[in-house]
Amino acid sequence: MGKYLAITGGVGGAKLALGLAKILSPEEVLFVVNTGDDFEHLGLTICPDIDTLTYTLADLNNTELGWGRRGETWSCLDTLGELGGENWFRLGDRDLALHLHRTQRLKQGATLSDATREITQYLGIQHTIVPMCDQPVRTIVHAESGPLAFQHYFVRDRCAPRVTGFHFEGVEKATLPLALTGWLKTCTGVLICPSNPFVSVDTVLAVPGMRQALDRLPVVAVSPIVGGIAIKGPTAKMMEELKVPATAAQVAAHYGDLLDGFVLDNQDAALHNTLPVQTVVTQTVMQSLQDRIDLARTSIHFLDQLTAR
Ligand code: FO1
Repeated sequence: MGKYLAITGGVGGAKLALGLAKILSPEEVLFVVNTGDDFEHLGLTICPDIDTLTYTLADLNNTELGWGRRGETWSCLDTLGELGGENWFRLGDRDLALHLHRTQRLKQGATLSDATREITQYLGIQHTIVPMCDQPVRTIVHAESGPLAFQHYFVRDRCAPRVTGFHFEGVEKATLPLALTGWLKTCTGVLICPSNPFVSVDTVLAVPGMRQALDRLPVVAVSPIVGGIAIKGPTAKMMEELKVPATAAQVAAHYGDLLDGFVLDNQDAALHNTLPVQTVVTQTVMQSLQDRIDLARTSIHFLDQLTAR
């Protein structure tokens, strides 16, 4: 039996994570999630990527918005707006309950790993979701107009500012959670989900000890860029602003030595056998549940082949 680590960020990553959870047992896959998008808002600790994955695996996710809960109501946010409060970050009534509960558990001394484990178990999720660390790490987006906290860049300013770079505030003091270091001891392969390389995956890789742990394991990444377009979010726009080509090949180059294999979409089939790592070509655009399962199967099969080498 293989034992895999899946590295994931928000919406795009959670789609593949769902496919992985459908074909692998909780003993076979562990999900480590970016927490650089987390922030303190209205006195609450918000962890968007952990919550996107949690709602997805619990089958509670809002597929129209891509984030938050299905069947959401917005009474609290609307009332907040009427009072002149901050309502640019849309927190639904049901979602708010999760943030209230997590914030209280953190104030009581629980770690983010503890709070995540408790919440996922209450929601009936069998698989383990681990934050990349228990210490606060906050992604700062450097824009031509100046530095911006990640959610200010992403949600408030709708990714409009032109980016020049990124900084993960607090990451030097972060440590890998025990559940993750324990898993890494017997892990046989790593899958990087099709998340943003700069602000979802690099954040996880920046936690001290992570890169070294991955260096001795086969690592496969699924391209988040298909035919020069980001399937979800601002990845392609960021690449253009950083003055690198918005191509799948450039994403593979960005991960560099870390990668042993790269999963390309059919639309990028021309890149097959042109990259410095082994590639497999398949459909990576996930619309249906079956698409998620098929991509999970192909990626894990590819990883197993590399492991056997
Ligand atoms: N994304 C938005 O574009 N607008 C929102 O108002 C918004 C609210 C929100 C609330 C809770 C949550 O868990 C996620 C939320 N997101 C929202 C998504 C999130 O900010 C981003 O998708 C991720 O940070 C990027 O991975």
